[in-house]
Amino acid sequence: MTLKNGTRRTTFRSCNLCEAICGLTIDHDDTTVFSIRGDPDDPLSQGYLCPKAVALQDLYADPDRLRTPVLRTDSGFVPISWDDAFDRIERELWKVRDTHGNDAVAVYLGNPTVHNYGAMLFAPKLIKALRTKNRFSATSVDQLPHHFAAHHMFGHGLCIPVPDIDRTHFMLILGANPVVSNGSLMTAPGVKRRLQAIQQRGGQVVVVDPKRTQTAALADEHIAIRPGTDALFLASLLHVVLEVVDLSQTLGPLFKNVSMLKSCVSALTPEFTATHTGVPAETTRQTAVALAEATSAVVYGRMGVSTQANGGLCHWLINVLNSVTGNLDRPGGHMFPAPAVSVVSQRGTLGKSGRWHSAVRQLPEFEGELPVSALAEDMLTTGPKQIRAFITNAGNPVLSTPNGRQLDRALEGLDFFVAIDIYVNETTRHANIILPPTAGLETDHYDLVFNTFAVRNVAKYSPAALKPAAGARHDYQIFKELTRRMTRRASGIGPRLKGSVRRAAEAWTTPQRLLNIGLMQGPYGASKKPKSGLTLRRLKRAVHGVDLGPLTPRLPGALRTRDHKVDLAPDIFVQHLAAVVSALTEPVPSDGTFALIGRRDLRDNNSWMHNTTRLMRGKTRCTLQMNPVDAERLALENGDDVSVRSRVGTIELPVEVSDALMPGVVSIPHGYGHNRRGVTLKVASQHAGVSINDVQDEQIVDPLTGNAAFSGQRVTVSRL
Ligand SMILES: Nc1nc2c(c(=O)[nH]1)N[C@H]1C(S)=C(S)[C@@H](COP(=O)(O)OP(=O)(O)OC[C@H]3O[C@@H](n4cnc5c(=O)[nH]c(N)nc54)[C@H](O)[C@@H]3O)O[C@H]1N2
Ligand SMILES: Nc1nc2c(c(=O)[nH]1)N[C@H]1C(S)=C(S)[C@@H](COP(=O)(O)OP(=O)(O)OC[C@H]3O[C@@H](n4cnc5c(=O)[nH]c(N)nc54)[C@H](O)[C@@H]3O)O[C@H]1N2
Ligand code: SF4
Ligand SMILES: [Mo]
Repeated sequence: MTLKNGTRRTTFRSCNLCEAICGLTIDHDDTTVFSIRGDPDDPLSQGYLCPKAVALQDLYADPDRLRTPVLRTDSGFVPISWDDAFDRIERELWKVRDTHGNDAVAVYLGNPTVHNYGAMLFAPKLIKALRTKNRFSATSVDQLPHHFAAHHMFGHGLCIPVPDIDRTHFMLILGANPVVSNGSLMTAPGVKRRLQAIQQRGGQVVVVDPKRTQTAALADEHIAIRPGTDALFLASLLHVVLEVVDLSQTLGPLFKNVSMLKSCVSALTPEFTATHTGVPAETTRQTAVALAEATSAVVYGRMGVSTQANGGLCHWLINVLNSVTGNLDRPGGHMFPAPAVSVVSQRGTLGKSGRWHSAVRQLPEFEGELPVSALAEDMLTTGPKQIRAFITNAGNPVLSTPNGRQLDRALEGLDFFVAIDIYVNETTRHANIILPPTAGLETDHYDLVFNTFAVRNVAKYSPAALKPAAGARHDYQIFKELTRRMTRRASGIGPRLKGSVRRAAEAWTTPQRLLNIGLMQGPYGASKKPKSGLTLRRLKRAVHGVDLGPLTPRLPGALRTRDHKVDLAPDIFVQHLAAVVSALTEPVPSDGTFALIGRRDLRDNNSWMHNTTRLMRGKTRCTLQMNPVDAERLALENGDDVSVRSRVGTIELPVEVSDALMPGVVSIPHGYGHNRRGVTLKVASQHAGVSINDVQDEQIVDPLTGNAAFSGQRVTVSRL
C-alpha cells in the first residue's frame, strides 16, 4: 500500500536487483525519487541496502532506455507502435514455425526474469504456446548443479536447502563471495553482519576460494584451493567425516544408500587429494573434524563450485556432508524454507531429465531446459534441427555465456529475433524487434523465487512507486499478448466456444490475482485460517512485510521423492565420481598457462546497470588480477596491458597485481565488453571493458549437468 502524502509520498518495497531482496524506503512523487534508504522495519533486511538500490531511480530517467517498441532497419532502430510490433512478430514467428517446425524457435530467459513476478508467472505460458524444446536460460551458466543435486536427492530441482546462517556455529563457504554478491541461493541481506554474528557467538567461518576475497578476509580461516578441484576436497572432507561421526546418531531412517558413501570416497584421502587441490592434508582433516564436532554447522557452495567441471558432484557432496554431520533440516544447519507462496509443485520432478538433447553436441535436457553452452552451435549448424528464430527476455547471453563472440555471429544469421528488454545491449542489438517493458520502480512485485531460498520466512508485497509512461506495458502484458498470438487458433464451433471461455480466463489472470491465490493456498494462507491467514489484501496492509519466523524443520514433508527418503548416493553421482577419480592425472599443467576465475564488484549487477554514473565512478574494474609472483615472472606491473588467449579468442585488458590471488590463477569480472557496434548505452569509456566470455570456452561444461564450467579454464597471458 502506498501511504499518501500529497503527491509526495513514501513507498516501502523490496529491491529486486539481486537475491537479497532488501527492504527499501522510497520518498517520491509520481515521477521523481527524492531518496532511497534501507527500511529498518523490513523483517529480513532490517535497514541494510547496498549502493545499487539507490541507482534504481536512474533506470526511470535514463535517456538510453527504450520506451517504445523498436524495429531494426538498415539505418538503425526506429520506433514502431505496439500493434505493429506484435503483428510483425506474429507473422515472422509463425512463418518459421510453419516452415521449420516448433523447435526452430528458441527462447532464452535472462536473470532479471526471476526477479520479476509478472515475468515468472507469464513467461512459462508463452513457452508452452511455442511448443519448442529449445528452451534456454541463465540457469546453465549459474546454479544448474544445485537443481541437479536437489532433483536426484530430494526429488525436485527446487527443493534446495539453505544455510541457517543466523543460528549456525560453523559455516564452511566454498566458491562464494557473499560479502560482495550479497548471497545467492541464500537470501540473506547484510550477509557481512550475519557472518560476523557467527563469530560473535563463538562460531567459526571458513572460506575455500582461490582468492582471498572480502568474505575470506573476514573469515577465521581462508583455504586457498586450485580452481576446479573442489569435488576432490569435498570428497576428502567426507572421507574424514565418515571416520569420526557415528552415523547411527546423525542419520535417521529418512536417509537411504548410506552404506554406499564410504566406498565412494575410501580412496580419496586428504593426502591423496592434496596433490590436486593444493590444500594441505592436515588442513582438510582439521576442517572435517571442526565440521563434524560443531554444535551446528553448514557447508555452503555457490558460483565458484557450481560453474566448474565438477559442479554437479560438488553440490551432491555438499548436501551429503550436511546430512552425515546431522545438519540437514536442523536449526543452525542446512534447512528448507517454508515460503508463503510455494513454487515447488506437489509432484516431484524425478525422471524429468534427458528426455531430449541439443542438436549438435547432444547435451541432455534437464527439467525442460537445454544447456545454453549449446545454443550458438545449434543456431549455426545447418540441418533440420537448426534454430532459426529466437526470443530473449531480460538477458544478455552475448556477454553472459561462454564464447560470446560465436553467439554474436550466430544471432546475425537468424531469420527472426525478438527481444524483450529495456536496452539495446550487446545481444538485443541483433534483434529485429525489441519490446521494452516497464522496469524497476514502475512495477509491483512479490518475490516468488527468493523467498524460497530465504534464511528467514517472510512475505512482502512491493507496490509500484513511479508512474510508467503512457502506453507502457508490463512484462506480463507483453507475455500475455505474445502467448495469445502464438497459440494455434482453433477452428469449428466447439473449440471456438471453449476458446472464448479460455480467453475470458486469460483476461482475468493477472500477477496480483495469481499471487492472491498462491498466498491463500500457502502454508500461512487464509484457506487454512480464514480470519487471520494471508491474503494479498492483508499482505498489502503490512507495508514493511510480515515476519513468518525462523526456519523450521520440514522433513519429510519438504521431500518430493517417491519413497519420501533422501537418496544420499544416487547412482549418477557415484559413477561419475569414480570416472573423475580414475581420470585424474597430472594435477597442475606446467606449461605457463593460468587458471581463469571470475569475480563480482558490489557496484556491478551482471552486465547491466553500467550506464548509471552513480555506480560507475572511479577507475576501471575490468582488470586481470594476478599474483605478484606471476607478474614478476612475466615482467608485468600494475596497469600494463596484457592479452589473454584461449581456444576461442583473445581479449586485451590491464593487469592489476594483487596478492589476494593464489599463484597460477588470474581473475576477470564478467558483464563487460560494451564497445560493440550498435550498442547505445553510454557507458563511460574506462568502464566499457572486455568480455571474459570472449575467452571462456563453450565446449567445456560439467559433463554431469551441462552447466558452463567457467572456473579453472586454462588461458595464456602475454604482455602487449
Ligand atoms: N554486486 C553484485 N552482486 C551480485 C551480482 C553481481 O553481478 N554484482 N550477481 C548476482 C548473481 S546473478 C549471482 S548468481 C550471485 C553470485 O554470487 P556468488 O556465488 O557469491 O558469486 P561470486 O561473487 O562470483 O563468487 C564466486 C567466488 O568463487 C571463487 N571461485 C572461482 N573458482 C573457484 C573454484 O574453482 N573453487 C572455489 N572454491 N572457488 C572458486 C571466486 O574467486 C569468487 O570469490 O551474485 C549476485 N549478486
Ligand atoms: N564468465 C562468467 N559468465 C557469467 C557469470 C560469471 O560469473 N562468469 N555469471 C553468470 C550469472 S550467475 C548470471 S545470472 C548471468 C546473467 O546473464 P543474463 O541473464 O544473460 O544477463 P544480464 O546481464 O543479467 O542482463 C539482463 C538484461 O535484462 C534487462 N532487464 C532488466 N530488468 C528487466 C525487466 O524487468 N524486464 C526485462 N524484460 N528486461 C530487464 C537488462 O536491461 C539487461 O539487458 O551471467 C552469467 N555469466
Ligand atoms: S544487496 Fe543491493 S542490489 Fe541486492 S537487493 Fe539489496 S539493495 Fe538491492
Ligand atoms: Mo546468477
